[in-house]
Amino acid sequence: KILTHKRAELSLRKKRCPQSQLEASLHLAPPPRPFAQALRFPGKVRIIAEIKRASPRGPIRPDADPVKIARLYQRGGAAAVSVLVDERFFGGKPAFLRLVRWEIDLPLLYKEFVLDPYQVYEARLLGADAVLLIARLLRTEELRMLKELAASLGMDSLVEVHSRDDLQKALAVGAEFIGINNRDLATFRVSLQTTRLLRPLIPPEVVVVSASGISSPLALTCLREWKVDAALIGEALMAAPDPEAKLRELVT
Ligand code: IGP
Repeated sequence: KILTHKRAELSLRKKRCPQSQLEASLHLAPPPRPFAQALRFPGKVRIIAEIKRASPRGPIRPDADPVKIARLYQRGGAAAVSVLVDERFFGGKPAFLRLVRWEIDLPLLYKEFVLDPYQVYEARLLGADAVLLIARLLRTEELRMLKELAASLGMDSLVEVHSRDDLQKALAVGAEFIGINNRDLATFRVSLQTTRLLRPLIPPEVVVVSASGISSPLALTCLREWKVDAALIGEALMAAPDPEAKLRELVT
């Protein structure tokens, strides 16, 4: 369902602003900065804080000002920020990323269902330092092509996996930055066990992120034991009355 919608949305947006125009404007984008390497800190689990106003299950903090949230995240000790740009299911907007890029210094992840080179160019133009590529949604060759395009623009690709099959794809394209999604995109169920099971199958030189359903210091203690470099946290921060205070509870 998300894919059908995303393809339709993309073809509309390409008509309004052709890819050639995006490519021609790339020199105006703020320079890309290292993302994955900013998360490497042996013995610590760094936090990628996500700006997420809603999820497919409903609103979380629908009126949140992305710029204000970004400031709270930076003050609270986040190592990087993930900005949801999907509007239909996550209440985001591409413009949020550009606004946040002006406001804070942390590296930024373009969080979107990336299916097409168009979105990779857009991410860079908005000022993203990394893009999300979801292994399940892409064929191996598409994954490789999008990852290479992102790299050619100076961005890291966070390749998201939820199963052994996904992981095989990620490793086949030489992913050096992998996100284990604890949430099953088909059922929305979350379990940290996904990270526990997949982490040992990833080579040590890869920067590893655990994503979804992380909300307690105890969860972060597990992730540290499992040698995960970073935790990507959205809802637990956005739903907290004071996102900065919640983040401080989790930052190590
Ligand atoms: C954040 P949570 O449970 O902390 O809000 O999860 C993040 O992992 C989640 O937003 C996410 C996501 C995605 C969103 C993971 N993969 C792909 C959109 C698309």
